Amino acid sequence: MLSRLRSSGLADIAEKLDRGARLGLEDGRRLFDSPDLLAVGWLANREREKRHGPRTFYNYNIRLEATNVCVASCLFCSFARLKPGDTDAYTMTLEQVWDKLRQRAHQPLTEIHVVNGLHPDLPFDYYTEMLRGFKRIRPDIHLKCFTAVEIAFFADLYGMTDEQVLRELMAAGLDSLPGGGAEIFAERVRRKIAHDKCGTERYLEIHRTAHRLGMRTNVTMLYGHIETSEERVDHMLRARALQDETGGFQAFIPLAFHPDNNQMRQLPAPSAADTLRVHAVARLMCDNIDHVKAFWIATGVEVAQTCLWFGADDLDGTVQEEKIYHMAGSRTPTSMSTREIERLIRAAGREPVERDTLYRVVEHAL
Ligand code: V47
Repeated sequence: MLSRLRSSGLADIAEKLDRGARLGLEDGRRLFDSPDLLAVGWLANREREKRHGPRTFYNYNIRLEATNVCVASCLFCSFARLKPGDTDAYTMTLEQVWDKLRQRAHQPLTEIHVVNGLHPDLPFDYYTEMLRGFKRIRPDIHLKCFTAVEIAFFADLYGMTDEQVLRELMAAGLDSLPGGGAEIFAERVRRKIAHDKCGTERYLEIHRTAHRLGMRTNVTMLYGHIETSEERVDHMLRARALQDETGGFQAFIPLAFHPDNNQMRQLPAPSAADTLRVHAVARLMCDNIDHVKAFWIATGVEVAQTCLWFGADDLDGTVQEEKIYHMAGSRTPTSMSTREIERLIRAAGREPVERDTLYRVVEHAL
């Protein structure tokens, strides 16, 4: 392998990794530019196996989007509807939201993942009551709800600080934050694709505060649209810098851009090769974040399996209902059983491990 790495011009990066030295912006750019995708993958796989061996994590979760009414107009989004009266706009009542959990309360679910549009007219207690209701139905379930963008929106709408919002949601049962809303941290891109939602500094500050308050969170990166390789690496380095401070990120999650039915539909979707490379480079750059997740709904099932040899060690979960990607053209199923996830992990040559949101291994009583 050494001669392969030498001929692909990556020997010095391999050597840095060997001695535990950190990769910098220039290293990241070279990993993106290298024609030898397999060498990049080999390096990422080595780091993945150092941390996790063949183990591949997934969880038994449910995804819920309570409203798609959203005042933001992000160019990549196919899910949001601007006004309550718009065709296809929906907002569930709390009873409807809770019913989604009640219908599955007999399943050994460990997590509910909620992401919503930024609805201008709902009261704050819609969200706090939502969380309380979930805990009434299933006190043991982990609530991973509301992106940092939603937290910022609540603070502005209801006249609170970001910290007050987080504290009130935690008092109502919030356990962690998902990583959505990060998009691309570089201001050039963020201004173009997500100009009317919270900026990079605030996104990171909300995660910093959440970590200080004792919550774990994830961080995502939406790739494959107008960002450059340098901007991808910059994004990874900003996540890594916050992780050095707080240690609160559990997973870095690259999200492949889906072009159907949104304002960037003229762009092609990223290739499978690009997806493999992004996961690999994320594993190599984000050396202090334990997990790299290949969200199978975003990558496609077969590419997610291959990502397990390119740095990723997690596939997310059963999901059960998903709208954001399917409205943007994802052709995966909208849900998978734990048996199917285990089968596809084994078929990829890896070892499935069911985890809860905090990456504790879940053992089911027989
Ligand atoms: O923030 C929206 C992305 C995110 C499109 O934390 C799109 O465990 C591609 O963040 N093409 C929401 N992506 C989903 C998300 C997530 C997913 C899985 C696990 C976790 C976690 C978080 O979806 C948004 C945005 O970046 N998105 N539209 C689109 N057309």
